[in-house]
Amino acid sequence: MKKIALITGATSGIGKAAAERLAKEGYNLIITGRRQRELDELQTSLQTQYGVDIWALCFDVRRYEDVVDNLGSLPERWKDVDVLINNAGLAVGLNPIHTGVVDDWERMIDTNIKGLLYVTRTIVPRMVERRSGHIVNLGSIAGKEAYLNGNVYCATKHAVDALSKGMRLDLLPYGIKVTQICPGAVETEFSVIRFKGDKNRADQVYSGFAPLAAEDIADVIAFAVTAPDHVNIQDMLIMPKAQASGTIFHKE
Ligand code: NDP
Ligand code: 8X3
Repeated sequence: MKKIALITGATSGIGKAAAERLAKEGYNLIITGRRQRELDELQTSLQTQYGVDIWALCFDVRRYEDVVDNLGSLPERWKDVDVLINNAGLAVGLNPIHTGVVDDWERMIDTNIKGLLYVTRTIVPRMVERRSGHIVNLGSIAGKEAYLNGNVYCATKHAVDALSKGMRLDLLPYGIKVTQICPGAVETEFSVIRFKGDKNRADQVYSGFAPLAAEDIADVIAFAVTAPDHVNIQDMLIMPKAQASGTIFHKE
């Protein structure tokens, strides 16, 4: 029987690349995000290309009731998720703390911490019942160090780091693996969203060096989730060759 992976934030970037990679590995997928059209296109393309089953759910991870309603609406044969990939997340703004925009802070905290918790709380009880499952959390280099003006985004990713460790401890008796994947700079929609649509500013982030592609991270996710059952990749930090820390780059 094919395994089931649920990927939050599959409409673009790392989540979309992970969906493509895991479909290629033969997983049936539950893909989620807020953009129905992107979900529909991905569903059709993966089903056609790889012959796997795809279930698409359009909801906002920040709304607990919507998370519960949508995941609760899954037909019985989709309810036992083998791999949960908590990927949906974002940075908004890059301001020093004293000029931070409170609404930006709320969006990051609500998505990156609370959204991840809501989805986890809804999916994991059945993993516990089955004494089997794998959670993959998208952390970041920003969860390993703080960088200038990154304050709240870095705090949310430090929270993901702590939650990954906490989940691993709590779920150990139930045979559930927890992996944290921490990328450096990956060229996706991430910076366009951080800079609120300013494409030029976003492009500058990735100029003068070769950033990671979403597919590079998808490969790492696939490596972690297809490891033998007794092997858990706990934590991986993946950087472009030209990046030494959150903000130190060697640019040509
Ligand atoms: P993208 O902006 O390309 O993708 C983000 C995904 O998250 C989209 O599919 C988006 O879907 C989804 N999402 C955002 N907010 C919500 C929400 N409220 N409810 C549901 N889905 C949501 O960025 P990346 O692929 O780069 O980011 C993926 C993860 O990787 C994030 O957690 C990010 O913090 C992390 N990361 C990214 C790095 C980078 O350099 N790019 C580096 C390190 C970590 P939709 O808009 O349809 O809702
Ligand atoms: C995204 C990468 O360096 O902008 O988490 O924090 S960074």
